[in-house]
Amino acid sequence: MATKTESKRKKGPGRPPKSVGTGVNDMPATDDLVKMFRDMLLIRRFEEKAGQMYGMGQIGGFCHLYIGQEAVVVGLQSASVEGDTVVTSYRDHGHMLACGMEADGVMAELTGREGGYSRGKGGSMHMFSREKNFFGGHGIVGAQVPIGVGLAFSHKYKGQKNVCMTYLGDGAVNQGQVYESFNMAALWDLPCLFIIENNQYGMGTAVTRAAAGRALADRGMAYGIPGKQVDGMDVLAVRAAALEALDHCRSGKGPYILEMKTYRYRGHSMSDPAKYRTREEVDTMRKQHDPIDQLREILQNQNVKDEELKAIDSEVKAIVTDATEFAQTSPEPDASELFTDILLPLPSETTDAVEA
Ligand SMILES: Cc1ncc(C[n+]2csc(CCOP(=O)(O)OP(=O)(O)O)c2C)c(N)n1
Ligand SMILES: [Mg+2]
Repeated sequence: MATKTESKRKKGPGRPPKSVGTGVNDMPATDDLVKMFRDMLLIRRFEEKAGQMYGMGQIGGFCHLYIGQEAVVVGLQSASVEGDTVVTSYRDHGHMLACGMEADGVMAELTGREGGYSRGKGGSMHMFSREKNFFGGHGIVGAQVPIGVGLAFSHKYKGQKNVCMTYLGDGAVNQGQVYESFNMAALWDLPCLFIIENNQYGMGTAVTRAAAGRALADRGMAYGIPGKQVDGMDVLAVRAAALEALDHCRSGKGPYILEMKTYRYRGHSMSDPAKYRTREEVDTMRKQHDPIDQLREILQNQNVKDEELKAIDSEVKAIVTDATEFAQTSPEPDASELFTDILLPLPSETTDAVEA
């Protein structure tokens, strides 16, 4: 079983583990590196804007930003193939953009407008795209994990060579439904890649205070599920580990667990005073481990010109500006939308009385 464990659980977030699989032979082509840089930057700029819009009262409800964690989903997506599916929690804007969903539709959903992916009725935590194989967006911690196993079952049942990438947080890993899912996925050799985004905190609780035992990557040991801990701030390490894990799942060997050691720079949600960690801790991660800065340096070492990198930033900023304008000008959903996409038929549509 390919397990890499922390010998002793440290207090606080500590340093991410040494990168795996970033040797010269694993270095992707420069074009692929540029794409990963662009994809991470798009998420960063989108989230920065979403934070501003929330502050201005243009976004209501819950809003959980992904800033700092961009390397995880971008590295995973760069290793995926057409038809692979994705399901995650409520910290989901980055996953949607990495799956190829339009910034316009995501931003308009945040502002509750008709042009949003759920026609303004879902908000930040509830967006889906069948076309891009993105299955949400789930507000209940851990609820997406059994859904991911169901998607993996569907891939296997239909004879597709695809994998469901099922994301969960460090705060979700102590739930019973996660282990029921692990058991079923292992029992039936389902192509399910579980990605634990260990950003060190579940709301205001440090993982060291909430999770007993060994590394989270080892949580599938009882079911024979291999696991690996990865520096989730290093997009190349993520990509290398993802290629290996996806290959395992795709070739019929069953599920796999990747624990991504990552960090969120902003609060849990927009209303988090962040009293549970120091400013120095956040600053150290930003200055020494930022995923975008790290890849920028690699690109500069490969002689990609600063002008090209700046042009990418301008391009993604323009996408975000357009998305913001769309999200501000798209109309509010019509009142009739209250009665669409609901499970129960309206009393007028059935002769049977709806019993309470
Ligand atoms: C079943 C359930 N219990 C509690 C909550 C409240 N809650 C929302 S987010 C969260 C923390 C989850 O942390 P983690 O899984 O680490 O994800 P992160 O926010 O760090 O991305 C909790 C307890 C919830 N939404 N659902
Ligand atoms: Mg967490």
